[in-house]
Amino acid sequence: MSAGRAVTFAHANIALAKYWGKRDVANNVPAVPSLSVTLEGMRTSTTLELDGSLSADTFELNGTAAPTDALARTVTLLDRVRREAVRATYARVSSQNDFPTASGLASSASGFAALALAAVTAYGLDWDTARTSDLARRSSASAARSLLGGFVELGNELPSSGVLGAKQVAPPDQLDVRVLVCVTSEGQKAIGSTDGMGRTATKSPYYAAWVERAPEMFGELKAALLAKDLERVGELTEASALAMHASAFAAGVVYVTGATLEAMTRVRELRASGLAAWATMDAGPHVKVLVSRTDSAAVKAAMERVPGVLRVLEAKPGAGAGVIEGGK
Ligand code: 2P0
Repeated sequence: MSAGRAVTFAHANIALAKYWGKRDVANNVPAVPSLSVTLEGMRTSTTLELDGSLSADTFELNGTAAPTDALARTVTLLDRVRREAVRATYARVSSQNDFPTASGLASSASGFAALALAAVTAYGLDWDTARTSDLARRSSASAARSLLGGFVELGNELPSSGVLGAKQVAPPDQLDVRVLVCVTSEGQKAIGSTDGMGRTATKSPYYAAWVERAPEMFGELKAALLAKDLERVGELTEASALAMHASAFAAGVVYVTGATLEAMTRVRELRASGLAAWATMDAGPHVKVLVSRTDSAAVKAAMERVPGVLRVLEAKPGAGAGVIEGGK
């Protein structure tokens, strides 16, 4: 029996070993494996109700009707679930992000993770986390990782089962770290990730080198994480981001700004002065700093003084997605 209604949550995640590029565009299979940390406190909450009186799905985001492209991506996910559940009823979806929308943290990861879990629950599918994560991956690959807590990996090959979900590598307390999100601009329109990856794959002379090297960096980072070697995790985190951005840069896909470079430079200076801090950047101009818990306050204070850094949010490793209402 279907619950018919579900309330779920999921948190944002930051990739330490980056995903950039697609092996299989139609099935949204990444070209390289990735490893992320799920962040506590940066949360999307989603309510999904089946309603037999609806003639189409509806999607409200932060209290207003979602943009057309976000609605279309939501409908695509719901259509997949309806086919599996053999149930045609449309749904009313409402999502809220509790982190500032202009925080520079992409909400698509937590958003699609919370949506996938809500849809599976409300349509009454008895799926495990791997299958729900696979569903989220098909909408946005980084979302697959937000189903799980702590340190999480996502592979780059579709198994014969057809299910490629993310897996937890280590619990949240594996490393005593914080992530400082250094916001460098408000609402700047960057090149979307999917578009940026596509342009990098077709235009960058360095894309092949990225695809060859990234799996090695992923493997080295995973080993360092399992060994609780923060120094090595940090080095590889920064190296992965620089390699990803170098490959994109050569295709004219430029996410960094002057403020990004100022912030990255400051992180290097802080590290040279003995603080445990490493920078990483995603498909936008903001800088996220992986920092040891003990150095977090000092690094945060320093980053707040960097010209072009508007504010700094602090997050710690957190839990995976969960069902608040509607589960078994
Ligand atoms: C990541 N990013 O590993 C990388 C690093 C951004 C830079 O995953 O095309 O929104 O929807 O699968 O997941 C952002 O890309 O891309 C992303 P699609 P997604 O976190």
